[in-house]
Amino acid sequence: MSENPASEMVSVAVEGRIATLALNNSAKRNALSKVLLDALIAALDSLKARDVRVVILRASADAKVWSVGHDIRELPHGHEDPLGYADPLERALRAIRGFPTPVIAMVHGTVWGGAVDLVLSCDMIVADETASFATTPVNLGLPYNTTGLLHFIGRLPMNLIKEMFFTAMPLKAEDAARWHIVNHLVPSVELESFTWALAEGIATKAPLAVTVIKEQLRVLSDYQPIAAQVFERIQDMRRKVYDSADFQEGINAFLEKRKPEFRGI
Ligand code: LCV
Repeated sequence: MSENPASEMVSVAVEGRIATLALNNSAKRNALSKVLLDALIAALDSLKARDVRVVILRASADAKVWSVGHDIRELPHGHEDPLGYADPLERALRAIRGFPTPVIAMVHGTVWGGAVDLVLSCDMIVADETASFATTPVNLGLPYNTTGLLHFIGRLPMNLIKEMFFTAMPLKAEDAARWHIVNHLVPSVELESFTWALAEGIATKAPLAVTVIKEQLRVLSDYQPIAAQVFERIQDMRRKVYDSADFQEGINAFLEKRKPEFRGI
């Protein structure tokens, strides 16, 4: 199965005041490449000019994997922050978090790495029993970014965040529901109808009030003050990690389809 052209990477459908964006590159398991993410951001931008009250973000119906996360082939091979402010994934996260209407992630299939951040950046998550969520930077030796970690803090218990990041083990759907990571866990046969009904309910509400409440909640949760010197110390620690031989090994092991041997250097 060959990769889809850029124009087909993200499909857009608008029905009434509800838009559905579908990640549409199953051949590459919806790897969050620059091309796919630019298409996602462009799709969101195009919706701003329309009377859309809710967006549903999904993978195409045939996808067993919702998304494998960041396209590892596009990660910088050291000497550059792999999750810098201008990184396509970071731009897409900001586009969703700053989008004027609620974005509901509808999850059928497994979610990996930065795609977990993408799903968590949506305003609500409806998943079915096939869903799982794996945060994977330690599989690559990648120093996750501070903004990204903030998306988990205040949302999940710290001990769960640590277990997810330190083990990289997929969190099963029922555990994601137990920890309230997902708003609703429904049988896969009901996933579309349930998500659609949730969206329809929101679409009847006052859009100006919904938009301002979403933006207030974003700024209250995203803008946590941090001392400049502390931030610089963390950035210096992260630089040592993304400049490390281990990070290189993590990427090479993935590309060579073998297990990595991390030596702590
Ligand atoms: C590019 C891929 C990928 C991929 N990139 O199918 O959060 S962080 O910090 O870690 C951040 C940096 C991040 O998000 O990193 C990515 C983390 N993602 C993962 O670790 C998931 C890696 N993928 C897998 O474990 C498997 O692909 C799963 C189990 C998800 C699905 O397995 P399945 O057997 O269904 P394949 O592995 O055969 O993958 C199908 C094609 O997609 C590519 C993979 O290289 C293969 O391409 P080729 O047919 O050209 O070999 N692919 C998979 N993941 N993250 N490309």
